[in-house]
Amino acid sequence: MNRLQGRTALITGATAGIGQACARALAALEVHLVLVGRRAERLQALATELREAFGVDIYTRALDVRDRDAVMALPTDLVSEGVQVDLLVNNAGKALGLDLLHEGDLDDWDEMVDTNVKGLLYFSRAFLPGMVERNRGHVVNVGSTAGRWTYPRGAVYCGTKFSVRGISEGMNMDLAGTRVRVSSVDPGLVETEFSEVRFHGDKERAEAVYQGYTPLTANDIADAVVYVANAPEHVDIFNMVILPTDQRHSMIVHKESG
Ligand code: NDP
Ligand code: 8X3
Repeated sequence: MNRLQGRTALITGATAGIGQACARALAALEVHLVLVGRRAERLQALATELREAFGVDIYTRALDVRDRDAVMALPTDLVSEGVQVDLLVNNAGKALGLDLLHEGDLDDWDEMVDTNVKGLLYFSRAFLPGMVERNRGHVVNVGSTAGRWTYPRGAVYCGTKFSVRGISEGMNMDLAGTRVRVSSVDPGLVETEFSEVRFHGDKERAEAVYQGYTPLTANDIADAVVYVANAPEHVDIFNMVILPTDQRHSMIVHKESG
């Protein structure tokens, strides 16, 4: 049953990977979309594709989730176009580097914390008041198994995802008594542009992350986001952890080569 038809979803990080797959999956259910990311051309191309394929309304906003003023201005900007957001998918995020903590790059740290934690907070602060006022809405935060298990050289990225986990929990508690739901979808290894970003454009090193086993795809995670968002209104799937069958822990991945 499609309970999402005609609703409006805002997806951060819609220019690639999981966010892009969520956009395609939701548009296929006739959900209108607000697509957010920094790469304007990709947003435009996706908007054209989805309008033509599914006839849904698509709004694009090329912005950086770290830009607090731009994020906070977004609800009013969208309302002026007659758009109210029913579903917020806080997906934009990244890992940068795979370093020992005492050798970490401070710029990488700032960007991870500002994007993964503060960006998610800004969007939540911007769009939750409208949801609370309407007593309807859903926030889906894309966390990670990195928010459950830290791994060596990943302390800062994992720390941001532990934060997302804590924020999801607190957000859910603070919305008690409203009909606004909060869910977090926490994937393990998903083959996207994630590792290429992590390794600052080193494609060979990025590809190696996904070799020797079958990683998740962005579509697998989009399916989970749709499942969570499409649950009946009295059902809140608070947390969904999804791993490749070949992965049983951040550090336990069964690879053909051993
Ligand atoms: P991708 O690199 O493929 O996509 C990341 C998206 O985030 C892009 O659309 C990018 O758009 C956007 N983004 C990054 N920085 C910003 C910014 N400052 N402002 C706006 N948008 C931004 O990675 P994934 O799809 O894999 O990652 C999506 C989420 O899933 C992240 O939160 C990640 O931590 C999480 N995750 C990923 C896993 C994986 O193994 N791939 C596993 C578990 C969780 P643009 O560059 O155009 O701004
Ligand atoms: C992404 C999964 O294990 O590469 O969050 O950190 S992992």
